[in-house]
Formats: sequence, C-alpha cells, structure tokens
Amino acid sequence: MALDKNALNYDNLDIREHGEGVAVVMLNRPDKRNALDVATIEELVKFFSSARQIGVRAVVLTGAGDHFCAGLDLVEHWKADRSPDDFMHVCLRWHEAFNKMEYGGVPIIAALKGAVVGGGLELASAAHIRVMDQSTYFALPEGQRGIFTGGGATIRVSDMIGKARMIDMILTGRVYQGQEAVDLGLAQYLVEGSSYDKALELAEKIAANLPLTNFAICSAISHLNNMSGMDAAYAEAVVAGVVNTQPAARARLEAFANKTAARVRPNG
Ligand code: 1HE
Repeated sequence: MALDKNALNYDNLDIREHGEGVAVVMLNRPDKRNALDVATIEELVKFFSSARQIGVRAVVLTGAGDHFCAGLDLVEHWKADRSPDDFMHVCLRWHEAFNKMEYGGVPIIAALKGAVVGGGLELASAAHIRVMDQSTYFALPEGQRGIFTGGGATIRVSDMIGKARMIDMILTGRVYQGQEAVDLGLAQYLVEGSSYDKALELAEKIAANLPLTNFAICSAISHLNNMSGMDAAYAEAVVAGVVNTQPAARARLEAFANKTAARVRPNG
C-alpha cells in the first residue's frame, strides 16, 4: 500500500497503514465527539475516492475518544444559517462520501463505540461490517433537534432495520444498544472487549481475499440490490463471469481440488 505523505495529509482524519493492505481511518475530532463538519466530509470523499488506487485492501473506520460519531456538526450548521440550496449541497457531499464507501469495492469495517447517532449512524451504515462494543449505542436524534436525516438514513438505516423501526427511532429518539442492536441488524458483532481489535482482526482476514472478489462483494451486492430481480440475476451472472474466472483464483481452486485447502468447518 502506498500511503504516501499526500495520502496522510488530512486534518480531521488520522489515517495509518496497518500491516499488509489495511488502512485505519480514524475520525479525529474527539473534542467535538467526531461531529461531521464540511471539512471532514470532504476528507472522507478524498480518501474513499482513491483508496483502491493506493492499494488499500480493507479499511477499519473508527473514531478518536469515547464516541464513534455525534452526527452532523450542529454548531457549524447553526452558525452557517444555511439556505435550503446550501444544505442540499452539503447533503449531496455526504452522499458522495458514503456512496464512495458503500459502492467503492474496498471492504470497510466500522469499529463502533459510544454514540453512533444521527449522521454518525448514517456514516456507520455505509460501512460493510459494523462491530460494536458494550459502550455503543445507536439513535436518530433528528426528530428532537427539529431537523431530518440527510446522509442516507432513509435508505441504509431502513434497509438494516426496516422502515417502521427507523420511523420509531427518529420520531421518539429511541436508543438501541447491546444484543438487541445486533438482533435488529444495526451491527453484526458485539464484543466484550475492544471493537477496534475485533474490526482489525476481521480486516486482516478480509484483506487476504482476492481484491476482485472483495470488489464484487463490496460493490456489486449493493448495486444488485437496487435492481429488479430479473436484472439483478442477469448482472450477477455477468459479475460472476468476470470474478469466478479470474486467473488469481486458479491457485485457490486447485488447492481445493488437490485437498490442500482448508475445509469449511464450524468454529474453524
Ligand atoms: C458537537 C456535537 C454535534 C457534540 N455537533 N458539536 N447529533 C446529535 O444530536 C448528538 C449531539 N451530541 C450529543 O448528544 C452529545 O455530545 C454526545 C452524547 C455525543 C456526547 O456527550 P458528552 O457529554 O460526552 O459531550 P458534550 O459535552 O455534549 O459535547 C462535547 C463537545 O462536543 C461540545 O463542544 P464544546 O466546544 O462546547 O466543548 C459539543 O458542542 C460538541 N459536540 N456533538 C457539534 N453533533 C446530514 S443530516 C444529519 C443529521 C444529524 O446528524 S442530527 C444528529 C446530531
């Protein structure tokens, strides 16, 4: 991975290389509970636009301090006293960043802790895997703040937990945490210890997959889900035609045929 000086030149993100192909991207405004201001969103656009090209094979996305992310920078928003036109364009940049994440083909594992609220939940929902710890809690406080979601919650959060639960969360400010959050689909892993350690373990494992396979998993599945069933089946066949015949897969298939590859076992 070529995380050169330019790649590291971020103010609100702390980006580090961890081992072979894993980048750790940390929201780095702990004093503001990692609230998402315009500058942070632009840095997310910048990093996730070039992650694949600079050789990143998996990302751990985390936040500095005790909270993953407190959502939209409400103070910046209040001070800017934005016009509808201005805020629409703010939201379009959020979508640019989060679509780059979800559709970019580089696996992103979010290591969650503390508040994952509002736009913080929208950010987390653009990752491919979410790991939470015992301190993590999810909420959509927009209803109480007199605003609405603008970073994709109506798409991704309702996709994860269903429209009715999302409406309840935003109407009432309901907070989910612990096993209930996993059962609902807000996260896939709940750990006793550090969500960061678990996310890193997953990222290292995932980075060992073939990049084209990971690209299909972390791009094609989202695109296919946006299509009609007939079109998705057709497009899935096309993607599989490319991915399942890639030369790099030959050695893995041969190892299975020769009985040297690991078998699929429970607890293995
Ligand atoms: C912030 C923000 C923020 C903290 N924007 N500055 N999001 C929310 O409604 C959540 C708002 N935040 C909170 O409820 C709490 O801050 C937390 C539960 C996350 C953390 O509490 P705590 O006691 O640790 O911190 P604090 O004392 O509330 O805040 C510490 C500092 O962070 C303080 O700044 P300071 O300069 O006075 O020290 C806070 O102002 C600052 N801070 N959260 C700006 N969100 C595209 S639309 C998306 C719509 C949404 O995301 S709505 C959800 C907004």
